[in-house]
Amino acid sequence: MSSRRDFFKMAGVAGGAVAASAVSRVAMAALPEPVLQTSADTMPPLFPETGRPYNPVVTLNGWTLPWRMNQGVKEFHLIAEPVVREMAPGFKAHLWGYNGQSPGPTIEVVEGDRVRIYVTNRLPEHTSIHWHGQRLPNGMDGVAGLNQPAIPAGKTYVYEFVARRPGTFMYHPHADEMTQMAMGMMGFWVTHPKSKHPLIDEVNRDFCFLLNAFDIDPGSYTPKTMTMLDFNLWAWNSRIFPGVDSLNVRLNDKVRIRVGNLTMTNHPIHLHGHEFLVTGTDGGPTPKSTRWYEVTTDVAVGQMRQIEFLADEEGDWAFHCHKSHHTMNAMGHDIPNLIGVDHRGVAKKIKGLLPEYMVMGERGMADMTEMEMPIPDNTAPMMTGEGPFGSVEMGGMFSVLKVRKNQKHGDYKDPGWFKHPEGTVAHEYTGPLSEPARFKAEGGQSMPRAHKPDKAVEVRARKPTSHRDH
Ligand SMILES: [Cu+2]
Repeated sequence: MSSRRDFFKMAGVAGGAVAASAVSRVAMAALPEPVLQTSADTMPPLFPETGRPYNPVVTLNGWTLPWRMNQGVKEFHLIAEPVVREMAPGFKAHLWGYNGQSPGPTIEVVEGDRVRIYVTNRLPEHTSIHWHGQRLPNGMDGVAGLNQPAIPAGKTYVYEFVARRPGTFMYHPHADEMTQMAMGMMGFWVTHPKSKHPLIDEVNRDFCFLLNAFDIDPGSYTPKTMTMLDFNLWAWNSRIFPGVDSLNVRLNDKVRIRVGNLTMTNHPIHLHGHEFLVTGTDGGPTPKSTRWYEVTTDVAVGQMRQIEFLADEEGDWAFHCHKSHHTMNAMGHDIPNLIGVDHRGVAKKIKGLLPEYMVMGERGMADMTEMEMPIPDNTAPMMTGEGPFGSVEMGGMFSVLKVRKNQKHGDYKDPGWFKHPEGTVAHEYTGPLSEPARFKAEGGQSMPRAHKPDKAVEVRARKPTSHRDH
């Protein structure tokens, strides 16, 4: 749909940013001009103008790296560098990435392509790139110290190999890996099949994104890189909800979504309203006999999964990681559970001393989205996202699949909220209510307790009344 020139215009791409102090201009002229991205928006697909044709992917809050054909070789130029990534509106992080963003640009090639990738290191320390999942000569595999010397700060290295098998891949450093991945260095790679493939269906929309995680204290900008498990920002392509763009498709589109996991835990990725097949893994397309319909697929650490489905239900469908902590933004984990605790008396006393004091969590955590709590600058709210019916109360790894009858072919723009047909939205019941009949027995009697407690345990729960008591 859009020409390459349109792409550059829409992408806000600052072309020709060749300003390496350590790399001379003359030397750089022999390299493909590095293309930098200044926006965190989802860019339209980059249709190939040179090389073999293919149906491009759309990277969620990302973009595809343009290339240059040089005597039959597809040449790319990656710049490893510090970047400022807007992770959500109002929240920017100081990360490391490639070509202006974290994650780096998606690289798209075709099975059988000869690929040459220049990697210029503008980080303060050495790096390397491992082409996760690829068949390639051992010396191109990118493990610093094992397959190659690390790329020193200020130097440019060249990788060259043939994209031998079609599928879904990733790239990331294999030098000071813990630090560099915790800082956001990673990217997606798609190798398209060169011709009709018996196990790779043609689809109308093909999305991809990486799962990544950061530990950034509220009010600060730079991730803590030593964290192993207790990350506080669970991201899709270094974006957290409500910063994650929606996936906008036309009714009855065949949709493929490719996901790669470069966090340190697994993520059960769950789609509402549709059933999907897992059509590909790290090893390539799955045999048809191994595919079954499901609505959640677990993506383990270091794995890739591609799911496919027919988008045949109109509406705004939630699409998220099913670990509920992963759909929250930065919060303290040491908050006690106060659900049902009556602390009105205490609160009143404290309010006398601190007029702005609010009790958190007495009725669940939902109040916390409504409270106008002061939060530090440069901090995303813990759970938020204004939907058509109020707060979605989500953060982190959450997005929306928008299926629309009138979404045009090739149009990825957000169509706005779904207009539900009359009478199809859950609504309040206002008729008479009868008291619930409760089961009278005292629990299982097949094995009576030997010693009964002297006093029956009393549980008092505060239940909501028709009026909110604040
Ligand atoms: Cu998760």
